[in-house]
Amino acid sequence: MKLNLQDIPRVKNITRENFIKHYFKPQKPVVIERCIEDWPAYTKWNLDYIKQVAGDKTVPLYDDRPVDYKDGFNQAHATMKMSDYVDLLKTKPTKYRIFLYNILKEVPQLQKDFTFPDFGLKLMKGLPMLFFGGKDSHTFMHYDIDLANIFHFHFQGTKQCILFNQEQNKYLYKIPHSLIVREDINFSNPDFKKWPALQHAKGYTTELKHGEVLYMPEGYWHYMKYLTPGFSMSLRAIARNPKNLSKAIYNIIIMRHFDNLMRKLKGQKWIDYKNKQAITKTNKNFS
Ligand SMILES: O=C(O)CCC(=O)C(=O)O
Repeated sequence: MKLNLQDIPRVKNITRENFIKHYFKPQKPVVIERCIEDWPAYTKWNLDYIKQVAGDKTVPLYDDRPVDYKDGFNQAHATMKMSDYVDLLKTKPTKYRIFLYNILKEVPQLQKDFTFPDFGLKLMKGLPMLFFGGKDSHTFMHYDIDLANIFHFHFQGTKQCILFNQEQNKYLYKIPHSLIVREDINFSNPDFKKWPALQHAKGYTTELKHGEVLYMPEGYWHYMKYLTPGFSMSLRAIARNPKNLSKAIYNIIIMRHFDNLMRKLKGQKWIDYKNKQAITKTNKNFS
């Protein structure tokens, strides 16, 4: 048995009017295959170039270890010089990923290699973020704290993307007071005996290649698996749906601080409790 996933529609290019009408308004994902071919980044950006311009930076790394109460919200697991990290990516599979690396702040010269495309949405200029991963590394299934509209541009190699909208939450074993689902679900090959509710979830999938951009609508869950070493840049536009915007404000102002406080007060018991709740709550929807 497989997850119920439909292929994300693909277009070669799109006008802002068609993007707004067919994808933003109905909040549907799309891959735009050829919209950045005029960016210098399209020909320049690869791992060697990143090593050249950012090799001496110390970068935060994340692997797929389960959440530990001693870690703060989104706290890095290790650090490395970017040049060593690129060498590692190129020589062997590694679980280490870079997550949310602010290139505008860290390597301003990379800004010259891209422009902010006009999809009819106001993109946040201060927040282009980079993500890197080694062959077979993956993110947990998660959604972003601000429930933004995300444009995810991929460079070098291929990445598997699986998306769900927020209506699927009841099937996904979501961890309360967090932005992730159970970390022990393998979305590339889920065990439906252990996670039966997943059979009911309806989602989307695609394999993103160099130069392609994936539009992820507001609050969409995303799981990304690097089929080859590579990296991506996300540009974002604030959530427009008032419900999503208020969830974003709640997450940023209350949820993450409450979760950090409970980790401090209750330690591992808090994490274990939330992991159990994810199962209890999902099962309740089926009894
Ligand atoms: O591809 C990745 O490593 C994570 C991407 C992501 O989570 C995002 O763009 O919000």
